[in-house]
Amino acid sequence: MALQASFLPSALSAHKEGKANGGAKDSAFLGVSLSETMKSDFSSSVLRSHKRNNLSAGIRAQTATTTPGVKSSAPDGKKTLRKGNVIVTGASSGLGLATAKALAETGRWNVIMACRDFLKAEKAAKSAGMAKENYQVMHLDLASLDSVRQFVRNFRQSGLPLDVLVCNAAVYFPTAKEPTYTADGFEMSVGVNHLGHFLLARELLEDLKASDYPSRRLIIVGSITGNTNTLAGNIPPKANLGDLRGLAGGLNGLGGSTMIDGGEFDGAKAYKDSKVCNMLTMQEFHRRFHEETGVTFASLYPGCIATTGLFREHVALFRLLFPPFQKYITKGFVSEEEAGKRLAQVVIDPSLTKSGVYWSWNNNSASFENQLSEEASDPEKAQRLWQLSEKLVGLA
Ligand code: NDP
Ligand code: PMR
Repeated sequence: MALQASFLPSALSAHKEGKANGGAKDSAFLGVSLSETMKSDFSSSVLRSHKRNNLSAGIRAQTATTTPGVKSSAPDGKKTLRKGNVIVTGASSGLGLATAKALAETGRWNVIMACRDFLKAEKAAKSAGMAKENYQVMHLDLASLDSVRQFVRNFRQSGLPLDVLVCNAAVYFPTAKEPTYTADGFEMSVGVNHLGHFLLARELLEDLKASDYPSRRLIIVGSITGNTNTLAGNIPPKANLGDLRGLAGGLNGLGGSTMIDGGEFDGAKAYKDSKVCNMLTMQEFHRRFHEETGVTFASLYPGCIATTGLFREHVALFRLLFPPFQKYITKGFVSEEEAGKRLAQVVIDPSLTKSGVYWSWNNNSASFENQLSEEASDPEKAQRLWQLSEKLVGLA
């Protein structure tokens, strides 16, 4: 196993800012030295404005080279790209909120914040300073397949085209002794993080296909901790879907297991397994639909956003120590704001249109195509996962 092969300079391919990894001597998983980290913190405001310019340059480039999605309503007859419509699930906090904010701030995107708690999302958008004309909140509870179907109907009733879908929401129950269940009786972590999103993405693919926007994208947030080719992915309990026997049994604990691999319930493992499902699903979408539809399918690891609500169920000591541990020891820490900009890049950057890619960023915040673990890139597993998931969500 190559420990954190993903962070080795040799595994990098530069997409921005010339050389993807300025520090050729970066250790395999610790990234950069403390001084480099401080330098990159110091220069982050410069990077930010640089990236903003990139984003608008991207939009200009799209306008100049494509005809679909453009309107010629300007008085001088010049064609302009219409505002894009992007659905972000779980946009009421953490990465989802930061992404929604970054997209709204471009003034070129209408963000549909798909959230389980309507009021929380409205308040979050307001306190993030998002302008009313750049977002709307729509109710979506991924822990209920009925809610997913209702969300799709509501969205269609809005009459908006769909240009990008971001499957971001997630739950994590590291200390749970017993499983909890979705409305349909699936273990909660896989039910919300994978199955709810699987149904949502399958349904909304039709809408993405119908969009006339130049670059249509379906993004599913993955994670390093689901990838066992990394140090982080080797912290027990490790992700492992096994032969998917638990999933085949419905994950409901009635006569079968609540874990995908058929084992005993383990909340931390269930989360990591769900992230493997997310990354496999993105690749299966790519294999099945990219050529036919032209939609870009992508996943990503935005960095360790150690301050988000994801860790709300963890013990207090973990919540206290995890951010400094990631900041000063692993150097994997990234702020919510920076992570939001990274995900926003995957939504709009014209240099990130390649389909089937799992994106990551080095310590200079340059994106690169990362390598998935053997399991998270296994095409046979992806196909079996697809078929079983279809059955569980009522698509087959
Ligand atoms: P947060 O807990 O801050 O955000 C999760 C979001 O998902 C919240 O908005 C939450 O809503 C929402 N959500 C939870 N359950 C449901 C549901 N049933 N229906 C609809 N929405 C729901 O965590 P993060 O921002 O950290 O996580 C966002 C993504 O980033 C996840 O996919 C996670 O796996 C991924 N990620 C996070 C990393 C990190 O270090 N934090 C690292 C790598 C990946 P509510 O506000 O109502 O609770
Ligand atoms: Mg991990 C390069 C080293 C690295 C990185 C990038 C992460 C990311 N972690 C690393 C290393 C370690 N972690 C080490 C050496 C340890 C043992 C002390 C460690 C422990 C640890 C715990 C207990 N880490 C964790 C936990 C969690 O509960 C988090 C988790 O697994 O959530 C599923 C977590 C994480 N470490 C990360 C990231 C990104 C997470 C959380 C979120 C996620 O994957 O979505």
